[in-house]
Amino acid sequence: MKHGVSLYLKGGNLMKRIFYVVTSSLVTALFLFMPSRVVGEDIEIRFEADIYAIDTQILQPCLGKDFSIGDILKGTYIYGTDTDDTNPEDNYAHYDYDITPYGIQVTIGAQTMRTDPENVEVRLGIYDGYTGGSVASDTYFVDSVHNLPLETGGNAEVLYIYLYDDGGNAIDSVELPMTAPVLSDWNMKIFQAVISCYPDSPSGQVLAHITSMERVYPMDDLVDALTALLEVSPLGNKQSGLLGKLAGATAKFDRGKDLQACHQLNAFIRQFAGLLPMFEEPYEDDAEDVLEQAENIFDSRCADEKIMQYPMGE
Ligand SMILES: [Ca+2]
Ligand SMILES: [Ca+2]
Repeated sequence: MKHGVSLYLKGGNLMKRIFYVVTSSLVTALFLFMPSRVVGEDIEIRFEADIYAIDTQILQPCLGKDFSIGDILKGTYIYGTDTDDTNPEDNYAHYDYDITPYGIQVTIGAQTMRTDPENVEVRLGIYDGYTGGSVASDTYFVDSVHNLPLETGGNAEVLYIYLYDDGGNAIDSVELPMTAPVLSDWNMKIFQAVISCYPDSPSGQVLAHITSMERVYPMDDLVDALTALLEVSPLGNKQSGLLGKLAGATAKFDRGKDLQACHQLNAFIRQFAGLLPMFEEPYEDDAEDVLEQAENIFDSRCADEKIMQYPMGE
């Protein structure tokens, strides 16, 4: 039984994902029905990676001369939690996405590549070892195989994020995580792009070691909106603590302490709702927008927490 690195390999005209997986008959045909989630949430993960290999000759015409080994590439990917596992084995999960905004976006050299919103084929896969075998390795991957054309007319044939832990200690569940993978738990973390610069031209690849992954929260947008509002319409000493509460809630969400984060967000909403009458024209609308953003985040992230909710409007 083998379970090794699985990068995309070039073969003829077809890209094939090669998994060195031999499945034990003991674990086939075992269906596990995951508890369905009541509230779906879109999770955006930001990542950075150090380029360690490039097919330079093939890719310079579209990626430009200004990239080389050691450069950083940056990207994000988005998945939704309201998605069923389509893989019947209980320790493997495939979460498949066919609509926008789900997918991968990454900037490499002169090009930004992204999932084609009209033709989404994105998979997030999570493998938590084997139940019946001797190999306990864990795997987490995200790939996108239909991406928008490059400015040169070529194509990012595959965008692929691949984490692997041969010890099998990185994860102990195939449920969709609410947070970014913890990179130090994985002993292999690779980003791969397979790109052809022109229609029907040969494809080359970019390989990079992923160096950071973190969840991007709508909280960041909320903080930005409040900061902008307070710059133009200051509340004097009444604004003390507003940004602090949001910063505190953001940090707690980042650490997965959702209950504390929700309490803090709730406190912000109460305080800000009380201050709303102080925002006069032309800042009323922006202030109401800040409140609405905060309430939306609360509704989407705190529905399961046992919290006395902020007072709703009339
Ligand atoms: Ca499964
Ligand atoms: Ca495991």
